[in-house]
Amino acid sequence: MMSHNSGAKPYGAPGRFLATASAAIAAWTFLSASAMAQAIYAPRPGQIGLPEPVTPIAHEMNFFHNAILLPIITVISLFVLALLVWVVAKFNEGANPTPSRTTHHTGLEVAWTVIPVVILLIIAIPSFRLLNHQLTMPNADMTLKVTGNSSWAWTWAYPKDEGGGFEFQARLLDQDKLPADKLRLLDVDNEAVVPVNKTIRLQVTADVVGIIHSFVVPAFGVRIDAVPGRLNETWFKAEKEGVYYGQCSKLCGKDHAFMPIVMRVVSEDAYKAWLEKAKKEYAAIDTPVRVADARSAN
Ligand SMILES: [Cu+2]
Repeated sequence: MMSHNSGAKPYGAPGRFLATASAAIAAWTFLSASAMAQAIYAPRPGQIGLPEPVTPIAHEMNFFHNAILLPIITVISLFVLALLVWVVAKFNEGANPTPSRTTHHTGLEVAWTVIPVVILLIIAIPSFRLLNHQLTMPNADMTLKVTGNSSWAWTWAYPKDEGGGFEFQARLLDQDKLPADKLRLLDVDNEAVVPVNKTIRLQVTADVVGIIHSFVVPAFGVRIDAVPGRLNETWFKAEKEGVYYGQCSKLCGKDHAFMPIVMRVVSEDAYKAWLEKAKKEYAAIDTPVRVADARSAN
């Protein structure tokens, strides 16, 4: 996976600490150590391909990419390469001193029009099916609202009628005082917690100041814009417990690179316990939000 020590850099201090070991072992050791509580599904140095999928949509995306797009593009690339090699070898000035003056070949022209169309059709069918699955809301077990805000943080809101009734901001940790078990530029102060194997309706928007963000969690196959004044909706159903990372993927301003997304998927019991704790913890934050809402309604 990795063959150089700089590969461990994104993990900060632990990477430096283990610099004498091979970087692959260093990163693995670190990931395992921090995974004692729960598995960490973060980008890794030297990673190739899509992240491990953990939702039905992400599975479908991986299938579409790995089983359809990748073979097609590989065959096309090899075919074009073979044509180029053939042309260079067979039709150079030395090998072919008197070139043919043929300018049309009906059969060939029909073929190079029809074959690409057929290839596009083969791609279009699973592509539209995937898009349809992404945008068709199943019956959700719970709703989560996330707002990309103009101070380059995400605000998570848990609806009251589903046991929540609070909201909180998730901010990037202070990178100068980053704890050893935290990921550089990825870990936040307040993680969003969701239950495993539950269909979650995700409503995404941005605050009224007017900055467009994009909410992306690759392992969930979730990518949706956060637009002021518009409530976008998508869904996910995480099949595996763990901590999943994403980032804002719209060039939104000066701190675009510093507004990661962290979602912790836990068992239903652990989620209920967290909900009780969070209700008390974020109550203080909840109150001024209500006051602000009431004032803006006047
Ligand atoms: Cu952003």
